[in-house]
Amino acid sequence: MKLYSYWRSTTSYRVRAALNLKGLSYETVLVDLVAGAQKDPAYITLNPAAAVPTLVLDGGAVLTQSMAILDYIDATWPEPRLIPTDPLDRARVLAVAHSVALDVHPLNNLRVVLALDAKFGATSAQKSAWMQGWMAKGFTAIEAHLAPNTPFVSGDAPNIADLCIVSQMYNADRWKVPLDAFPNLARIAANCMAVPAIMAAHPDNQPDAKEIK
Ligand SMILES: N[C@@H](CCC(=O)N[C@@H](CS)C(=O)NCC(=O)O)C(=O)O
Repeated sequence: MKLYSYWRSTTSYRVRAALNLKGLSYETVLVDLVAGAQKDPAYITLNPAAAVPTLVLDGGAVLTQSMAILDYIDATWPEPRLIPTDPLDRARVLAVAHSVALDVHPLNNLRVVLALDAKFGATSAQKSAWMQGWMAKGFTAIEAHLAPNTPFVSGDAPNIADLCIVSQMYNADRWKVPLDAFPNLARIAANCMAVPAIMAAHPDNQPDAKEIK
């Protein structure tokens, strides 16, 4: 398998973590989002949304959309489970995962930040306020869904919702979102990062990671 990925991409981080948790090996193909490599015509033929991740299976099938990729991975290699099979647990876990993937992440995407600048002349401080404001709003809703005493979203092992949380919390740290009001999110992210398979997927551990001051 080949995973088209960018180190700081939270959607790539989710998929890297899932592949690692399942013990699957894959080749990483680097897509430099800051340099605009996602808009390269050759890459667009793989992923018309000009975004990472893209997973190309050994047989050549091309998968896009991180949540669909996670679903495919979990259906194909069921252990350890990332999406619960019990309908109620599944609905609860997916609600948390989708709160990150569908409500928070799209407002914080690179193309959105670039458009704030290009279309409206936003300053660095205004861009930070945008990122911090939308993350805090989304996190407030998610925090209220989380149990105060479980190591992960649903029990003792990370699932799809935990992978969405740990990756979004990386972005929150990057944009200096105040996190005092989100102890459950902070605990879950810390517990995820103590799992070697997830830590191996962390942006800083990717081949394209850069030292940024
Ligand atoms: N809903 C898509 C979003 C993919 C996405 O937008 N990824 C970001 C990186 S986290 C990206 O490639 N952004 C490129 C850009 O905004 O130009 C998914 O979950 O795969």
